[in-house]
Amino acid sequence: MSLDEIKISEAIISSYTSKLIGSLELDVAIVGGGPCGLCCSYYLAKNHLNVAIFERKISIGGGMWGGGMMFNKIVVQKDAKKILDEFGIQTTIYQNDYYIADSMEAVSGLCFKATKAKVKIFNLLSAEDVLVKKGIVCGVVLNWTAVEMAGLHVDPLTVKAKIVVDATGHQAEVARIMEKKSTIRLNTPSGKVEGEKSMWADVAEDFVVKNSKEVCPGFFVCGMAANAVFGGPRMGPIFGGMLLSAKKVALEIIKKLK
Ligand code: 48H
Repeated sequence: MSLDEIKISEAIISSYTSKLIGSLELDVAIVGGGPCGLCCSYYLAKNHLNVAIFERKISIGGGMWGGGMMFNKIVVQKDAKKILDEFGIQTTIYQNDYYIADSMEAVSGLCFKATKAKVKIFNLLSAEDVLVKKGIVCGVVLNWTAVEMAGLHVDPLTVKAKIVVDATGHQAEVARIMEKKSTIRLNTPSGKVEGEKSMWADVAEDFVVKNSKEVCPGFFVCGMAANAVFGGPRMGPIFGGMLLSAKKVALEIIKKLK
């Protein structure tokens, strides 16, 4: 059988289009495919919710690939090790509460389980705005990252979602958009994004779990974005808080939607 280039093109265009059309009305839209977005998406999809991740870059994994200063290992605590176990990601004990995982295995393991649970991952797409109606966040406005990078004037497309999750990391990009464009007050002391503080791992790891939550109707933050929104410190290359915050938010969303 000879291969037909047009069939190859048609297969890609039609299957991608049907994945995109199946994502126009979501239960949960997650912006950012870092460790937090990936982990959160898995628990949601495992509970039969229609979930998509929109990731700006070509690769998912965010800041996890680089470990600490490009030493591609990550540290997690005992509680979070249980989450890695659930994903089938190997860990070795370093000392007491410190476990080590390989960042390559960690990212690919999170992604593998998420996609197997039927999370739809769209890379190369950036959230440039949110859909807000009557004080409720109800969708995400998307454009190709290439359009953003080229500075082209191309109008975006929109997906609807019962819940939008900001898992965009340090920049808390979706929350920043809300702050700038929407009249909704965030559930923070100032009503706005408080801004991330300097390193303090111990405090930061508790802070991220505590503050990963709904910040205004229909809109949750998790992972590093939660510390930026609520004014918590950073923690460096320990990823337990990211995973625990992701699972916490997923369970809260499941409870809210069911
Ligand atoms: C689409 C977007 C947009 C957008 C950003 O940075 P991340 O890895 O975030 P988390 O919270 O999953 O994990 C944080 C962790 O990696 C980290 O940085 C830690 C622990 N730091 C501690 C310290 O002290 O430094 O992933 C966020 C993802 C990235 O892949 C971005 O490309 C993506 O979100 N993203 N995607 N539309 N507008 N903004």
